[in-house]
Formats: sequence, structure tokens, C-alpha cells
Amino acid sequence: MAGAGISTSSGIPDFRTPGTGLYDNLKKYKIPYPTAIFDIDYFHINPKPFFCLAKELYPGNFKPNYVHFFLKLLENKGVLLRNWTQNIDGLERMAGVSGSKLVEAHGTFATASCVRCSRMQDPTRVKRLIIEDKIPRCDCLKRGVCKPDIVFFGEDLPPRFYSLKRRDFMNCDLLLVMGTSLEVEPFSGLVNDVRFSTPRVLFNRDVVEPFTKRMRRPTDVVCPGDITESVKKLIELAGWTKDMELLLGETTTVDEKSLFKKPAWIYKEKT
Ligand code: CNA
Repeated sequence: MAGAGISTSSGIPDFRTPGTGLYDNLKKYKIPYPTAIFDIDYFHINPKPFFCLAKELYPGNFKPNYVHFFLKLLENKGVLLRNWTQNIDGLERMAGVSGSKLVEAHGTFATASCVRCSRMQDPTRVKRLIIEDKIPRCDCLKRGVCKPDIVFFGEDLPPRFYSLKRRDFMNCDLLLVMGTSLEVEPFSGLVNDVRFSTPRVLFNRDVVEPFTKRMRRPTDVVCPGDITESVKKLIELAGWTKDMELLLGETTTVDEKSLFKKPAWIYKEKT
């Protein structure tokens, strides 16, 4: 399970980190309250602040970092059941994680639709108009505003979230929770959907619920601090440093055939 914290080292601010987080830096958008920028009711009244932000966030402006490539490495190793992400930056995809291995729970910039008639729109046209500071409109009778299919507060999550939720979390052997404050429902509630015996590992700068001492399960593991550092340590412990270097294109000295084969402890594959 991933959140905005895995993309901060790519230069994309998260929401809630004091000082650098988006919620502390919204003055230029002149909105009445911080979450208004992603609030569908407010968007109907004034879509401009979201479009200003979207212009900055559009995929293409940022590059995947070490943590995104770690997720790709897990896929290459055959141990990634699914990458459930709240992020809308598309960086996991850009790092090579396959669409079938992803649940983009809060939507994506890759598609767009009309907020009035729900008709699908050409995402390239929507992007072009947003970048030109124009409001993209549908040619339906209501001339609805078109927006990238990012899930706003007040909107439902994609069907894929509901269709895979039970299967994935019941079948999960190890849950990595990375760079998220776990404040946004229903995504945050997924941490409690794994079996009680399934170890859950939190990689986050701060210890968030339900990983606090009072609430954590006996099998939970907490790795506070910078996520890239923690992931580097994990890769080292797993003996995957060379594989990671190869993936990052930093070295070509290892025997490619020996890489990306499943470790002996993986005895079954789940999709
Ligand atoms: P959040 O509430 O801002 O929490 C981010 C968490 O990550 C915080 O607990 C931080 O302490 C932690 N964090 C930040 N940087 C690091 C780091 N380098 N190492 C370790 N921990 C770090 O964001 P959530 O994802 O929990 O909230 C869900 C919202 C944020 C979703 O709706 C997203 O769409 C939305 N969002 C996404 C992006 C993106 O796509 N990159 C950016 C900003 C917001």
C-alpha cells in the first residue's frame, strides 16, 4: 500500500508534511479550505484551482525514484501480488510496474471524463487545454467540465478497488505500507483487511495509526524515517542490491540470467 510519501523524493509534495506538504502551500490557489482543491462540490463551483495544480502534477514532469523501482523489482521477482496506490502521479507505471499489478485507488491522469454526463473524453485534449489554462468542456447538452479521472473527495473509487480488495488482502502474505499517513478512507482501512497473522511493515517518516505502540499487532514491524533509506536496507538484507543496481541501469556486471528468478521461499504464485 503506497501513498504520497513514496514520491516526495521525486519532487512531488505530499499532503500533510508540515511546511512542505501541499496543504501548507495552497495560498496561491485562493481556496476556502485546503481539501477544497480535491472536493467535487467545490470543483463544480470553481474548477480552476484544481486545474492549476493538475498542470504541475501531470505525469511527465517527474521521474520515478528508488522506491518506485523497488516495486518493479518485487514484480520482477514474482513476489508482488499487487501495488495498491493512492498516488495519482503515475510514477509506479513509469517505473515499469504492469497495469495488471496496479490498483490506482484514487484514479489516474491517463483517462478523463465529463463531470456532468460521465462520457469518456480524449485525455490528450483535456491535458492540452489544462496546460493552455483553458477549461476543457464536453460537447454534451450540459457543456460539462471535463477532468482527469482523479478521485475527488465525494466521488466513488474505481470498480477495480472493490473487485480486488477482498481477494488481495485475504491472500496477502506480507503487507508493506509505504509513505502514507493512512488518513484517507476507505483506502486506509485496507491495512486491517489482511489476516491477523499476516505481518504488516510500515515504512514511513512518522509512526501512524494503527502502527502506534498502543494499536499495533504483535506481528507488525515499524521502520520510521526516510523511506528510501529503509528500502535500501531491506534490499541489502534480501541480497538484492545487484539486482536493484541492474534495474536502475547502474551496473551491467552481474549475470542477468541469475537475476529475477524467484527466491526458494516463494512456493506459490498468486495473481
Ligand atoms: P499524506 O497524508 O500527505 O501522507 C504522506 C506520509 O508520507 C506522511 O506520513 C509523511 O510523513 C510521509 N512521508 C513523506 N515523505 C517521506 C519520506 N521521504 N520517507 C518516509 N515517509 C515520508 O499522503 P497520503 O498518500 O497518505 O494521502 C492520501 C492522498 C494524498 C491521496 O488521495 C493522494 O492522491 C494524495 N496525494 C498524492 C500525491 C502523488 O500522487 N504523488 C501527492 C500529494 C497527495
